[in-house]
Order: sequence, then C-alpha cells, then structure tokens
Amino acid sequence: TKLTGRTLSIIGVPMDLGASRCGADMGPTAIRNAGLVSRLEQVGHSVKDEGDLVVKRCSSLSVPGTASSLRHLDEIAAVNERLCEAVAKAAGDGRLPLVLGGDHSIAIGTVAGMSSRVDKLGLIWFDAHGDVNTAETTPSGNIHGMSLAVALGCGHPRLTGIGGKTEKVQPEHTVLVGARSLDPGEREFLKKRGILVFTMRDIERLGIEEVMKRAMDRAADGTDGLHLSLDLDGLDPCEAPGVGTPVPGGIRLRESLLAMELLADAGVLRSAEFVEVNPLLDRQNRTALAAVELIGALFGEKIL
Ligand code: HAR
Ligand code: MN
Ligand code: MN
Ligand code: MN
Repeated sequence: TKLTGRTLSIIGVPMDLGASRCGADMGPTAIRNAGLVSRLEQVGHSVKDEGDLVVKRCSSLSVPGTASSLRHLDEIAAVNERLCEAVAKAAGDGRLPLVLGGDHSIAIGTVAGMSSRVDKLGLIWFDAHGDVNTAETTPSGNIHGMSLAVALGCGHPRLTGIGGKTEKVQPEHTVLVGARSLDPGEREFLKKRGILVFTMRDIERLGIEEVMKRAMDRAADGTDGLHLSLDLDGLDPCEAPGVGTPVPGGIRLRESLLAMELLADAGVLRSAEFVEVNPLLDRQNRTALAAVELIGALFGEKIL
C-alpha cells in the first residue's frame, strides 16, 4: 500500500459518551479546522470528507458513572454499528479510512469495519492507557477504557457482536505504545494474552525508532496491513493538553512525528484514527494542531 496519491475517506465521529468528561464530541471539528484536508491534498492525496456521523447529545442521555455499569451502552453500540458500516464501505471502495474522534470508544466500530475488509489485521494502539477493561474490571464504567478489549473479542456482546467475527484482531498482532496508566485488571489481561506493550520506560530506554520497528514487526508479521489507533493522550500533556484523561510523562511530539514517519515509510497502513481531542480542555488549539501534524506525517508529508 503506497501512501502517495491515495484516496482517503475522512469520517468524523462526534462522540463523547464513552468518556466521563464532555467535549471530545467537538474533536472532529477542531481537527478539520486545524487545516487537515488541505494538508493531505498538498501531499497529493485526494480526500473525500464524508462528514460526521450523527450521535445523540450527551446531556439528553446523561447517566451517572459507576464502576461495572457500562455508561451509554445503547447509543455507543448504535454509533459503532454505523461507523463499522461506513469504514467497511470506504475500505471496500478502495479508500483509506481516516476516522476522527470522538472518544476512544469509536475504535470498536473502526476496527470492526476494517476487520471485515482485511483478512488479518494488525493493530498499533498508541495510548497512555490500555483500554482493555471489561465490565468486571472497569473502575469507571466508561466504554473508552474498554475498546481494545472489545476488538480482541472480550466485552459486552452488544459491542463484540458488531461486524462479522467476534475477535477482530489477534493478541499476537496487537501492540501497545506509550502505556503508563494501566489498571490492575488490565495488567492481568495483557499478560495473560501475551500482548506486546511498550511502556514509557521502554520508549525511554530503547528510543522511539527501535520501539516502532519492533511494534511494526509484530503487528505486520503475517498480517495484511495495520490499523493505527492513536489516542492523543499518548502524547505528553504539555504538548497535547486537550484530552480528558491526561497522564504526565508521555511521548513527545517530535518522537510521535518520527513514529508516524516510520509508519508511512513502512507502507503497511490500511486505516487510522485519531481520538480523544477535546477542544474544551485544550490550550491554544495545541492538541488539534498536533493531530494534524501527526496525520500529515503519517500520510507522507516530508520536510525535505
Ligand atoms: N483505565 C481507566 C478506565 O477504564 C481510564 C481510561 C481512560 N481514558 C482513555 N482511554 N482516554 O485511553 O476508566
Ligand atoms: Mn458529554
Ligand atoms: Mn484510549
Ligand atoms: Mn488514553
């Protein structure tokens, strides 16, 4: 998959029901307004902006957050069904899906849609968090903390049942990059399944280049290409403050840009999503601008 002159489908998902803080529903607008489409066109891609999916307002559905209940399950399942269809349609028509979040619960639909079009899908999950909680382990009831577990086939049947197969990706083709906030149940989940995790400590010691090489080796080995699910809270909050659950000590913007360039060079990307941009919590639009820089690098922008 060459990354120049592709047709990309941009799909916005203005959803914040999977998170406890409001505002990630404005992420797609903020990322577009930071100049996304023209940047992609400058690299030589043709861009089909499919607009935003319709998501019910959070205020009309507000439910208190409690551990072990899945907040807003019905609406999140419905949105992800539609997202799965939109992603599968775009990929089936030969366009590369670029999904804009929205909280990270939307990865459920993106991965489901891609796995219906790609026989074996590899997955790189760039995030401060593991997002492998289930109803049994969640400390918050927030579905954005469960989306990777769902992609691996574990979770509420309303969510794992979206798309064709239950297990959208295999644990041996799934890699986490940037982890620094894992719940006890998540550590157990990741260890039990042998999922490769590059924590911040690993990134500090090995360097981002080596980490990405190893991540791509694992996720692309024996697969038909990769999906990148990038949670902006993987970056350090000093450079991406507009996220609902910031964790200090993250990946620097320059390292993240190199990671995107290495992915672009490898030519294995089938789809991508950029999630958790929350303009209400942002400063000087830094996080939306960072997202656009990252997307530019991922889709082949060159400095020289
Ligand atoms: N692990 C916590 C939970 O399940 C926090 C999840 C956090 N937020 C995210 N996910 N942005 O990456 O509630
Ligand atoms: Mn809300
Ligand atoms: Mn996440
Ligand atoms: Mn996160």
